[in-house]
Amino acid sequence: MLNDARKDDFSKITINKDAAEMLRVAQAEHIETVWDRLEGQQPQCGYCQLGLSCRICAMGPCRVDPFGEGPQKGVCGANADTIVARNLARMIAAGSSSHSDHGRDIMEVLYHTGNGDTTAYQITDIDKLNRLAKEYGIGSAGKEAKTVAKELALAMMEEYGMRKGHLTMAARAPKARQELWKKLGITPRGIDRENVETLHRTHMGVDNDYVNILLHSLRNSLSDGWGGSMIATELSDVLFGTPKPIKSEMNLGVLRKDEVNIALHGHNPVLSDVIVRAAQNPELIQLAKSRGAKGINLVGLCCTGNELLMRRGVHMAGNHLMQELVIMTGALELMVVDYQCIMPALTETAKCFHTKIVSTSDKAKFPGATHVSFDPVRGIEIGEALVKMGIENYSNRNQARVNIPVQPMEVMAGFSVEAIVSALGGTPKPLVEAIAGGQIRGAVGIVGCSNPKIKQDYGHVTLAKKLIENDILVVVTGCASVATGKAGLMRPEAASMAGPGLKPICQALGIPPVLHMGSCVDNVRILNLASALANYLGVDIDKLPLAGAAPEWYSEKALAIGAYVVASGIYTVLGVPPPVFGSPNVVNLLTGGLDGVVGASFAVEPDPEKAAVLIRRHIEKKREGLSLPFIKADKITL
Ligand code: BF8
Ligand code: SF4
Repeated sequence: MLNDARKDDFSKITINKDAAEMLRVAQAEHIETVWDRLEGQQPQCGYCQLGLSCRICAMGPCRVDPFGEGPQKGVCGANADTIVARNLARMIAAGSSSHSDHGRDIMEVLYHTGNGDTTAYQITDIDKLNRLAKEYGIGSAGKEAKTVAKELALAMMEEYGMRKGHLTMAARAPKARQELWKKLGITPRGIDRENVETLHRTHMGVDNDYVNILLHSLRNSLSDGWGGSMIATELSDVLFGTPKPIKSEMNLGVLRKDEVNIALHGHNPVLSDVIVRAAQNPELIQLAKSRGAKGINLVGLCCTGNELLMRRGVHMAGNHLMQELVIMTGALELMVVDYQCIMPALTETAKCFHTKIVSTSDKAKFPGATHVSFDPVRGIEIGEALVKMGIENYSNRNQARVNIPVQPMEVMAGFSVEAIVSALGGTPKPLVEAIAGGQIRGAVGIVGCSNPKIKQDYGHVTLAKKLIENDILVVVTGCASVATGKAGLMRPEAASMAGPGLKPICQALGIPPVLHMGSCVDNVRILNLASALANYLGVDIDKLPLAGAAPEWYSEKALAIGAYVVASGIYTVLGVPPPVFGSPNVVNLLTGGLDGVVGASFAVEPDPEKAAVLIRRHIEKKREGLSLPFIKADKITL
């Protein structure tokens, strides 16, 4: 349990009332949480924090002494630079693989839908399907949508393992960027190829040059950003619809005391989308009523939640660190999980309540959970069976233990690139003009996770507030979006918190100053928006007044995103230090050297107020480069 210093003062752990109240429950009932386990791990290994430990082969494990007194080389002779670069490259490959394998699953569902193997899914956005088909050189004239879908899925499958050429959608980047990638030899090729090549290069005795390893790592991340993740997002739009502005609610207040509550957690919308439809089945609603509930209430968690919120308006219970706490409301009948960011601890937490945990992906089993293997061909049948399981568990709820601690916060989400451009009247011109005129200084993507090492949501919310006050438009994805949504920054009324330039623009358009662009794979929407702006202006992305930030990241996926964002020309500030500080050479490359290579680099700044200053300075520098009116850095009011 939390130590005495933290006990009863949950404001040190979270900025949210719902989390604080659930932490109080955990404390009172001796239920372990992620924060307890973090405390139990202290002190964490200093070698690992610096990236200086290696367990790649059985001559090791090895470590390099950061103080220069102990060994400076592993048994094989690898030095700090090689070891740190290899470790980082493997993290980026794991993150890229996670997103891209998610993309593969969506692509296979598109194939099955096109092939007529399943009736659970339809082609919802036919225009997007046809646009994508054209991009891939597939004609759609006179063809049924299903035929086009099947041909497109097959062409995309080919790209995963392709041995020659480059990814089709990398051609969306500005010409200058594509030329730069070519010159550097990092144009992304097949997604599986780049990931496998990273594992090969980082085997003992292959690539020992830290610069060469990290250049390939950028290429690997680009295969995710302009490949696997982009396929995941685009095909999810084709199947489930391209998001449009939509109202919804966030925080634990979205649970209902008198309804069957089912949480959908993970990342892939394929199963959760059929569950949304199953929950609307009148027979199942009737069944819930016959069990004494008023209805069936679906809520989202993490990125599955973001997918459903963006397209269906499904209410969002919380981000990453809320997954255990939602169970402690005592009001959750069922948590259906797919994959990624699902804590193995959940099954233990659930034992303290009546909540059932159901795993659904054969790639992600959880000891202690019920496993229902999801097969998209039987999508509807499985979706209905799961909803029924939730309903049957309602009678096991102890209403006396139910504690739904807050009222929900309203949010407006659904800002795909298409929705943003449509809100602007069908062209990026008004946004470009507002940036050129200085009403909007620039735009920043705040992305990534929650990490128990950082006060929950403090980094995201503080940074977002500081940026909008400074007339910087904020776009968000993943857990950052849930943090800012819970804090009220996704209500159109939050425009009043923006600076004098951004505020009237948001008010005129009726949009919030923080725009929810989706789940973590949907960071590619930010790439597409940046490309659209750069192409409109006829410049490369690195010339634009843009930045990225991941103030509370924890996941390898966040590192992959950071790498492809930087490799695409966008400066990115990390709030949690990555394990690279054991090699000054690697640090110098990532935080400065890359500027001369890809026109952008990383910074590490745990304090979100200082991160805001770094970002504002960067944006003014880029404005100056484009000869846009600028305010000197010393006049910045933060
Ligand atoms: O993909 S932001 S904690 S939930 S990794 Fe995970 Fe991080 Fe949340 Fe979504 Ni993304
Ligand atoms: Fe040690 Fe080299 Fe093996 Fe790594 S690869 S564990 S540094 S011997």
